[in-house]
Amino acid sequence: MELFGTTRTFVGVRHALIAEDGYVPSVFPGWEKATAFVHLSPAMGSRVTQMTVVFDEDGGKAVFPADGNEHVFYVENGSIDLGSKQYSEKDFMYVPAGTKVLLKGLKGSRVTLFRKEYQAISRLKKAEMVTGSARDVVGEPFLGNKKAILQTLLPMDDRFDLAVNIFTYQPGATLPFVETHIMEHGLKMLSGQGVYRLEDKHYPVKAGDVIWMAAYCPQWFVAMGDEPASYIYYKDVNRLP
Ligand code: UGY
Ligand code: MN
Repeated sequence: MELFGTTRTFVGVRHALIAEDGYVPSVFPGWEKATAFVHLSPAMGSRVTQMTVVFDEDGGKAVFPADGNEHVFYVENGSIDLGSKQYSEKDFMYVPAGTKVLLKGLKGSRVTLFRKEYQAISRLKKAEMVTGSARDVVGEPFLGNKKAILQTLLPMDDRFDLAVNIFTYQPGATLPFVETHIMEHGLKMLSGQGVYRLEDKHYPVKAGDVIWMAAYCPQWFVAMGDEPASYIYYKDVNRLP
């Protein structure tokens, strides 16, 4: 018998897991033929807003006003126009705060985005627009482990107050220890599966799942199954508490 009235989704005070079966769409002013699934937001205690935007088969548009928020977009599939440029699968774009964004998505394209209030430092110039492709970002073994590869998409530069990274684990590879840190994470599983430890609970996770880890949420991961597990995540960095 099919199970009903159940889900892997859990939303707590210091961490959350949002499974794809619980996604609910939102509609925003000025958007056309584009659906937002807002997974994380300040409404749950998170400092970051994380959403998946899916464009209709015949294309659509999503708009973000010029305000105090910076945005990082990652093209999960399809292609996107931003300004006069086109971006395709695995491309990413950092758009600084104070910039209006008009994203045009073609044919069922899907984008993950992180949106966060930018913390400027008065003596530094504002972070500038950065674009690139995860295909071109060389991965580094994490703490020497060649089976856990970390790609750092954004410049390591004091003007940036966030990092967005992609972590790829071979089956059986793990985070080497249970991390507990001041940085917050918003995370999306891009492929594969494994088990995520969040505080003192262990969750089976797979592609499509979104995770929120508040500051100081103890965290650990092991990749499992037949294929590598990969996730993209944000962390807030470079600012004195
Ligand atoms: O960058 C990080 O803190 C990373 N090691 N955390 C994680 O993957 N949960
Ligand atoms: Mn971490």
